[in-house]
Amino acid sequence: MTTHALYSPYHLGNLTLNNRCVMAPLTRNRANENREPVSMNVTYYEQRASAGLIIAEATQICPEGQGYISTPGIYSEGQIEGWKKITDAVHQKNGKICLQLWHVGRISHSELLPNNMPPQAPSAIRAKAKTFNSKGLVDVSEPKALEIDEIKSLAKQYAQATLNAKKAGFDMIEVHAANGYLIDQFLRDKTNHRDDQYGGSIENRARFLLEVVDEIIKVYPANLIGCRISPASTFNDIDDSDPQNLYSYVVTELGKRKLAYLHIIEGETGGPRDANPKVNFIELKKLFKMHGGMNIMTNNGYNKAMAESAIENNEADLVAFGVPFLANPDLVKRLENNYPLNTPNQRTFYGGTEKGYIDYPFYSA
Ligand code: 8OZ
Repeated sequence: MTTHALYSPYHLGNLTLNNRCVMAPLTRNRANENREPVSMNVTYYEQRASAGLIIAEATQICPEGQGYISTPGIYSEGQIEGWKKITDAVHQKNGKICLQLWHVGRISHSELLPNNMPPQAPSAIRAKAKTFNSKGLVDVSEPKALEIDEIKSLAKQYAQATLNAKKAGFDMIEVHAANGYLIDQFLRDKTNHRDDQYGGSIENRARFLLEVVDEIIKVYPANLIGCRISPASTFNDIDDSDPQNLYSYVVTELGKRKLAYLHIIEGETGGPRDANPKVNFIELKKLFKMHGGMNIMTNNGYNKAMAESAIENNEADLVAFGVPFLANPDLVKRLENNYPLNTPNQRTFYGGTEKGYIDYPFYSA
């Protein structure tokens, strides 16, 4: 029997992945009080090194970009050192690992931010959304609209975070432009009410994302950069009146920059795949590649049959699995061999101890 392409090596940029099963970025809230990775984080990622590519959890590019308790950063020396232990452990196991660069924008609480500042956003519109801080689940704070010089400075901070990620030993970086966080808040017209060059038209709303990518490309190869979008998702109180046209422009421009991959969440993040019939994902994927983009990574509720079929039918080059990887460190082997999967425990997803984090068993007959 020949091995299915999903479980066979694949060239992504100038990297060779052991297979096309990607571990999706998963927020787990287990960094220390300095927002540095700790030893249980090393074990967690090392256990999952048989993924073709691990995309490590969303990681703040700066203190102002934090939105939840105990999420890691990539702006201090201690954080870089903490991440280095993780990338070393994954490489030791012959795996590859990418860092997802994150700024939450308005999805934050002042308690989590420097000097209790208000969260940063394109416009001063408070999200009907929750976050978790030291008091548990709380409403997010009222944000303050960013000034133009602050926006320019943030784009440069993404480039600095990329250099930090490189120093920490990551193989690639992914720009988080999904799920209602800062970049997504600029993209969509429900959250972006600006009347300057960063708001109004689709070109203006996409300007921040493209400036971020262009700043990164100045210091890092495009074929090691991915970008994650969620065109149909309303997670974190986000929406757009014309998503197909907005994202057609976005993926065309990302394609022109010859990025390594476009990572698309199909449907509602962690929810129904057919959430918004106004979005045609096949069309968006085609546009990205037609303009020079290299690979399509697909995500949201994929099982073995769906993933194999997506590869066979050329609907994707790579498939990202979230919750299945959380609960199954050896997911690739289990999928390939039809072994049963462990059951994920929702209660230990966000925060806590080693329980429900590094104690999911490997398969044994
Ligand atoms: C769940 C809880 C907190 C953050 C995302 C980074 O949706 C997240 C996230 C998910 O991209």
